[in-house]
Amino acid sequence: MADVYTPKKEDKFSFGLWTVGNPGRDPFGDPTRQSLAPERIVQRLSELGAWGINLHDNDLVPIDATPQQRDKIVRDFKNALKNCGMVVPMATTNTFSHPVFKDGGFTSNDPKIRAYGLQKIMQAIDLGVELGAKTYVFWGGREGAECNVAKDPIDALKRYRDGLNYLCDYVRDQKYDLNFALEAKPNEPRADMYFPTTGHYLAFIETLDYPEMVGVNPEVAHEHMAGLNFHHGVAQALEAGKLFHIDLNDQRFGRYDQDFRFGSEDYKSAFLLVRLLENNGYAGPKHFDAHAFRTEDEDGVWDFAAGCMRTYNILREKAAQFEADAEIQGILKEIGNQNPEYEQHLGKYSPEKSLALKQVQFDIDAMGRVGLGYERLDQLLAELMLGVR
Ligand code: DIG
Ligand code: MN
Ligand code: MN
Repeated sequence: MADVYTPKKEDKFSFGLWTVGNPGRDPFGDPTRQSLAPERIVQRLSELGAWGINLHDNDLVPIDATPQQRDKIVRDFKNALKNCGMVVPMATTNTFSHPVFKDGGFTSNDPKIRAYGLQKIMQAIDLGVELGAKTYVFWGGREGAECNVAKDPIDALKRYRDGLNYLCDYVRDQKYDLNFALEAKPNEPRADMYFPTTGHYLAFIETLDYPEMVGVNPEVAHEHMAGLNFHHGVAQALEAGKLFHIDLNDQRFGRYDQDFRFGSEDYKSAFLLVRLLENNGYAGPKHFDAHAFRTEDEDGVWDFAAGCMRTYNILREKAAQFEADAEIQGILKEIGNQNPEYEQHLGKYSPEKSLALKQVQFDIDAMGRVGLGYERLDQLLAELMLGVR
């Protein structure tokens, strides 16, 4: 039954083929579900209100497909997309499943493997562009270490930079309309992964040949695995103009990568993220890089997908309610209007300002005694989230 939370194409919700196609395998158990054909995934997600489908190259085209097989698979997939009104906003490469990448692609000690990795990524970029992707994600699933003396971390990041610079030049040479989004994760499957957080990537991007082509794809679960406040990291990426894509899901702190349904674990963090994205006009894809519990059958998979989108839309309405709540906004106005006469001492430095500021007398004990009223504000947020405001 449709209501105000029912997802629409203009919400720009997307899923990877590998998310709703996850067969329920885990390190300790076999698949609990049949594999789903890409065409079925496209059709069911479209029926649920999703807008886009993302993919790794081998989610669609088997790594050993012949060129003829590849072309037929792509042709059939394009027809399904067209018939269901779905787009491919993002593509990426699987450089983590095949054993050849067991010690990484970009950062492998073996130049032969690094060369194969570049070849595979160029072919996958060609596929993504052919399907209409505008963003290309790099998740370095195997770029890390267990034996930390086997690879110099400085060599590793230089190889990563060389690989990205090479591929930026490839995209420019091909005149593709494509940008890159780097996705961080602190560990798993490697004991430690290079570039463990979004912050590491934001610093790294500035060292590339074409930093303007490269942004980040933060994932909730991955920053939570690192014990970080996700919406703070997203805020820094937004402020830097580098939030090119986002992977939405949920995750308990201090756990393996759970990739739970969006908003299923930590409503408050999910609310803070949705409020940040909506208040800052984020217009990119909202990608759910998550999967259903292993306990689920195919019906449960579609419950999972519908839940991701519905929860986002419910939280978007909660955020609008927060902005419209007179008591809450009154408190925020007071917080933002403290001692306005001191603003003159802040902002851009000048010799005159510094001389004047050095003369100001501060009663820091009186200043330290001021109560800030955040308990009341946080309780109002809790009551709004709990549905009693
Ligand atoms: C896992 O979080 C990673 C891979 O699934 C993929 O490369 C990327 C795309 O969102 N997320
Ligand atoms: Mn994940
Ligand atoms: Mn992801």
